[in-house]
Amino acid sequence: MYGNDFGPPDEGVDQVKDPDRDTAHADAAAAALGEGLLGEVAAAEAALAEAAGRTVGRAAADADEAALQAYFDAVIAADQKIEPRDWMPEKYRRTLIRQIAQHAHSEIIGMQPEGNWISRAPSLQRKAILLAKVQDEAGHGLYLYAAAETLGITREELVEMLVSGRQKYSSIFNYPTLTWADVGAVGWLVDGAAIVNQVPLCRCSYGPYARAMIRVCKEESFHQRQGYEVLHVLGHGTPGQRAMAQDAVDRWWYPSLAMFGPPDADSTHSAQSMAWKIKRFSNDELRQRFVDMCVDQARSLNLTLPDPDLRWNAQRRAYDYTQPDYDELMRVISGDGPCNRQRMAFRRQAHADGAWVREAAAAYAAKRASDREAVPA
Ligand code: FAQ
Repeated sequence: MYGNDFGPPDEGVDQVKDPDRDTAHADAAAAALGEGLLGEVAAAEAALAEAAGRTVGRAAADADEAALQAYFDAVIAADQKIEPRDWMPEKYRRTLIRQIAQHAHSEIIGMQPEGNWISRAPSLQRKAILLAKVQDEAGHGLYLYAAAETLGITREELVEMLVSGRQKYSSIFNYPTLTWADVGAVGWLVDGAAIVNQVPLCRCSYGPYARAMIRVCKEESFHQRQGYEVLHVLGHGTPGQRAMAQDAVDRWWYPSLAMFGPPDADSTHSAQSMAWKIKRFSNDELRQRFVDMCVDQARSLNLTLPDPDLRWNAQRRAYDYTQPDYDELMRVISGDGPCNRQRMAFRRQAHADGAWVREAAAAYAAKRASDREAVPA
């Protein structure tokens, strides 16, 4: 049984009133893996391949802006993909750069909280798994920077916007990882929230972002499972281990809920991003989906979610839950979280320390190019 194998909860289930739901439900849900989040990624991948074989015609090379806009609108309406060569409204391009860059920066800064535990993992096997996971995050950053570059911005500009503080990264990475159990909580909750947010992005209207997301989600699913497994061992371990796991979940639950962004009423970009099919669901819809997914999983982990008001709402067929502190989210986003300064200082230092590697790589690439030119035809 794995961390993201659960279907929607049964009606009438209540975290507080029905703590003894047996594991049969979880096992049955595990069998339905293909219909879960990974199933959605596979379906999005198939839809991408299928969409590549269809076209809605092409705008003439000398088309005026109105005709280009009409073509763009038709591509979006037909669920086709906008590709880098296509005309696109400037605001669409800028919105994508903002979101993809913020996402890429999050993957890179997101290496720090868990990287902190690589040297202190409790066994060689745990160390190897965590190392691979943190390396994957670097890879995700690279896919995403490459996707952003297709929009006409350079990697250097993107990195400069991160280190100068002009672009954001996810609020969640400004919280500290205090114990080994935090590695489990980050994997289960942070990667879990990331997948719930990113699976719909596999159907984003911009082709390079959608394709990057398919690969990222498959890997993110492994990340969530490793976190779930770390917590499962601790949650069923000694009383001290269980307490450590519970403490980690208590600290990471609300910041994970805040990852989905401000409530819909305060979300500045959602309406336009959904009209452009960049976002497919609102912040609150995805947050709800995440809560519903976690309740059963917490029970299987032998842990509780730190929300006394978590209740199954039979009418809505979803859990009622306590919202995260959005004032805290805004404070963290604006630079005043527990670790913002430390994360940025570390990234700037790593960037400065890596200058010689970038120079050497550029010199090597230039030499290879001039060697190729020197070869007689
Ligand atoms: N943190 O109008 P909205 C990961 C900003 S990857 C910081 O609702 P939007 C993998 C937002 O930018 C995690 N800022 O914005 C991993 C906007 O500011 P602006 C990252 C936030 O874009 C795991 C303003 O608030 N994932 O975890 C946050 O429509 C473990 C108004 O908000 C992505 O980036 C926040 N939480 O919706 C790695 C996914 N929320 O630019 C390592 C892609 C909002 O106007 C270890 N991004 N803001 O100044 C998205 O899906 C969207 O951008 C949202 C925000 C949903 C995050």
